[in-house]
Amino acid sequence: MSTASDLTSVLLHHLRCSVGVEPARAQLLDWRLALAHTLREQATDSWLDSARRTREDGLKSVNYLSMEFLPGRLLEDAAINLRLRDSVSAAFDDLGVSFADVVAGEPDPALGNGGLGRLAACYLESMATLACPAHGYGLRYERGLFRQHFEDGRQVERPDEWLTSGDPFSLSRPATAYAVPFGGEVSDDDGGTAWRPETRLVAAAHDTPVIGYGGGWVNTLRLWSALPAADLLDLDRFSAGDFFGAAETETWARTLSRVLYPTDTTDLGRRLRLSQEHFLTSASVQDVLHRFLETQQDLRRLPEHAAIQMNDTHPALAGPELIRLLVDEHGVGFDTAADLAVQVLGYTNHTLLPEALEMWPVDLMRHLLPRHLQIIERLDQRVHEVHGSAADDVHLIEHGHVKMGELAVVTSHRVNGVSALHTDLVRRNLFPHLEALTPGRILNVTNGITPRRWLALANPALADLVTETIGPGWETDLDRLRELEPHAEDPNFLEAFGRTKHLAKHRLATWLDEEHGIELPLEALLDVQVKRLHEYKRQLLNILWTVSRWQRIKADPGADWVPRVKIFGGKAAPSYTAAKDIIRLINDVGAVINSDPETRERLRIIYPPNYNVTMAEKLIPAADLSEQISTAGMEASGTGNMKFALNGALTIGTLDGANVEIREEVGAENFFLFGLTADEVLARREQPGHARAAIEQSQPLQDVLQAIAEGTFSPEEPARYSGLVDHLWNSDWFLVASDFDAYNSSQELVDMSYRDPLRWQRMAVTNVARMGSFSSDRAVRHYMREIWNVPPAQ
Ligand code: NBG
Repeated sequence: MSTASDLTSVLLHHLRCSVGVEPARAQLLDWRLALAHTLREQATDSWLDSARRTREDGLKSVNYLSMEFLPGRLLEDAAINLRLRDSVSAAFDDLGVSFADVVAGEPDPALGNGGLGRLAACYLESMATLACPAHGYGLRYERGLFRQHFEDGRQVERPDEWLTSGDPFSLSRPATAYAVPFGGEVSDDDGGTAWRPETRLVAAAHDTPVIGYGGGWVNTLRLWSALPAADLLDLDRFSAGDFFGAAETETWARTLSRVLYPTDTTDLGRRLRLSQEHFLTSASVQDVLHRFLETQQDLRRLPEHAAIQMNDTHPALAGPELIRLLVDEHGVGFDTAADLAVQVLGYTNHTLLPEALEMWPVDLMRHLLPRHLQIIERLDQRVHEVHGSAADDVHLIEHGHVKMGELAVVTSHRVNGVSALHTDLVRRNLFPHLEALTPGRILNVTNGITPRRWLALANPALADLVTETIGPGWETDLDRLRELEPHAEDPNFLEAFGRTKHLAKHRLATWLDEEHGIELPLEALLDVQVKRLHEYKRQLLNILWTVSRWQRIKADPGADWVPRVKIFGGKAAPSYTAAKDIIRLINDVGAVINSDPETRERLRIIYPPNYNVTMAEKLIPAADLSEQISTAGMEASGTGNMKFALNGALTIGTLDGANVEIREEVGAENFFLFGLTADEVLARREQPGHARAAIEQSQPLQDVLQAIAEGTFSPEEPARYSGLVDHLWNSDWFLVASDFDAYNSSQELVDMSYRDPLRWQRMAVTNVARMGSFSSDRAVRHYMREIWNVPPAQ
């Protein structure tokens, strides 16, 4: 292992030779580039060895296809996993440079929208840690998710330029490129089916090392960028002076990996999106076959060597694409190819929201991917041939649309949901007919999070206390946190635990001040809701309650109110107006409440813009209370809920997603539960006038809605929120009104518990101690055993 002085010389070497700068003139950016080269170099032997062992020993490997990855900043994480953080930091001390400042400038690649992309990153890290041979496959969007700003409280979106200083930790691989065909026509003749595509784009690989904890195994995240094939510039048009027209196709090609779709569990029906999905899938599946054929000949043995996991339906063309390549390019018979696809593929469902279940118009599919459409029609036929009348209700194509969920299920040997409740709903409500055809195909793998990033990196003070108390090793065996439990009775330990929370709050306060000029009161209860803005996640319930608390403090200023800071964070899809209204309301309410001298010391609202992984790493360790308050039955799992509990925040939440299992683990007495259950939600929606009835029964809620409707928070435009308020009275699909009083009672219980600091800390420690099973290592082991059939390599 490298020592600090070795690292000092490696850093200096890379500063000169890879960055081309002398130490005396080096800026922080130069040092960061040198650090990236240094860390990648430290990982190189393992990276090459892991690939060689996989190849030479014929190990089965996992190919994780995902349109989104949210890895967070890479360098500190790499240093931690190489077990070099302290040495690197000492090396920088020697050089008179601050390691913290160097890594603080690193961009946070926003190549995803939310939980789905972050989960993919946690899983890749766990696969490497468990020495599970794997490739992550995604797109290298030039612009990630937009940067969020607020103007007059409104969200405005600006482009995210994460590549301006390069991508120094990754390697471009010009030798690894595939042609991806689009459009054109298919014809059937005696020799089989021929697809004559209209155009081909080139997918070029960029590889980022994914370093397992300890550095012994390193996998690859391979991101594709789209390049035009060489003949795409129309030289005739160019010579005729039509410079822009000549470059049309070329521009289209580049657009393909230019931007990430900024919607998260919302509807989209765009040609570009389908092209992106095909581009990712085709390049990745071609690469999987290419790697297989480097060492093997018999394609019937593909399932012994490769598993392909589809992260949601976005890569659901993997089945048809694999079949196409096997049949059209390798001469395999259709039925054999289809059987092979099923053995290789697995599909994870991440949402039940109908608007997020992808369906592509048949006409669009025929236009872009005529051969795939043909294969899908054939697969549909095959289901009916095999299952006869039992499959009467199964349709891959219906009402002129290809249903990607159904397609993903019939081309997979395993389909999984992401929490126990969610999986149950997938079986019962989403794919009941398919479950009946092949019972047992659908299974549950509850999500997990990596303790390396979400404890070791994000919360060094707590991580140190854990190590001091139970010794090292929890990083790769999170169940060991159970050993903390006896210490929950020890006042000295509780005090030390309280100090770690305080330190995290301090760190957050400094960051909020420096980055956003926001003051954080350190003694208040820190109550945090950070996630995408969506009506089902009910940030609205949270802000309405906050208004109610404000009104009650004003009505009874002498009472003993527990001071609270309400932190919000999250972006709304640019086209999602209802969510954007909620953002504006939170900011408007914040402006009024934060400047009210009567309540300022007891209630504050903070909404820093541009929530991302980096901000999560600051906020989560500092939180006392974690808001997980979605309408029951709507949040597939949640993973923020796990990160908060692991960092000693208590949860206020509904029986939704993984909340259910978190509560079972930490104990009902250590969790603030409220609200309707998933079944009750369905029943309540059937009651006409349920919203009106709920509001009429709740004086506090009426007071809140009245204040908003009167323009208390938008005096310059009193009617700004009249639509929002009307909607609550008359429709309220997400049952904000129905759950308001229960939420309020639960919040009062929160205050009561917080008034007794020892009690609170005992509850918090118990939460930490019982979070072992939410490690992504547990989840990935489960996938390896039950879905991928891959034993660990070490
Ligand atoms: C999201 C769910 C979350 C879940 C993550 C990861 C999509 C489509 N789904 O509840 O909303 O935690 O996936 O599984 O982004």
